[in-house]
Amino acid sequence: SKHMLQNQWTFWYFENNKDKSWEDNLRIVSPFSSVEDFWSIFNHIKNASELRTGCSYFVFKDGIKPMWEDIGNRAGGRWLVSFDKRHRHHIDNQWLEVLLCMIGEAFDDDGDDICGVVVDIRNKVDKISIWTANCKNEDRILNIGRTVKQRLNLGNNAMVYESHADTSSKSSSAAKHMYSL
Ligand code: M7G
Repeated sequence: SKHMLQNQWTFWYFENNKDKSWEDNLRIVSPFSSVEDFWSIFNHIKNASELRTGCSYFVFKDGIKPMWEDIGNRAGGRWLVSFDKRHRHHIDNQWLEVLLCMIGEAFDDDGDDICGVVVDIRNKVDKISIWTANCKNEDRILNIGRTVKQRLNLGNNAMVYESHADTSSKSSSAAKHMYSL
């Protein structure tokens, strides 16, 4: 029998096709709810570092669409970890570590606020982010951030938290950092 995860998740893929709207570029790879199904998806698809520039993977809790507008994300925000292109070779390990943290429920009760995780392959700076449900839940956000920081073995000032309201209304570099670790 399979080893069931505590939550059910969906793996999504985003391909940057300029002829389509952002939302239409978002596609479901597969839902999963067991350890075995997670590995069969993960081992079947390309590593994040092999994706073309502009592509992303999203893994979100069942019922939450990986976009700011979803009711589950609207009041929330993200922990953002940036990787300079020179460090692209780190991103596959770090992405897997974040995924295992999340589906393995490393955040305990604070995990109730977890919406999903994202990896973005971009021109200069790749990004891993952890989306949480409510940008005002400071204690939960900080606990989640500390766990991620420790599991990814990040140095000081490595992570910033910004609300989706802010990210979506400003150019990314101008978003206000509500918290940092
Ligand atoms: P990005 O891919 O998150 O980061 O956002 P990047 O700037 O490093 O590429 C790029 C653009 O995609 C945004 O400016 C939006 O136009 C669009 N976009 C990204 N997200 C996460 C959303 C979303 O959740 N909803 C909508 N409507 N557009 C989004």
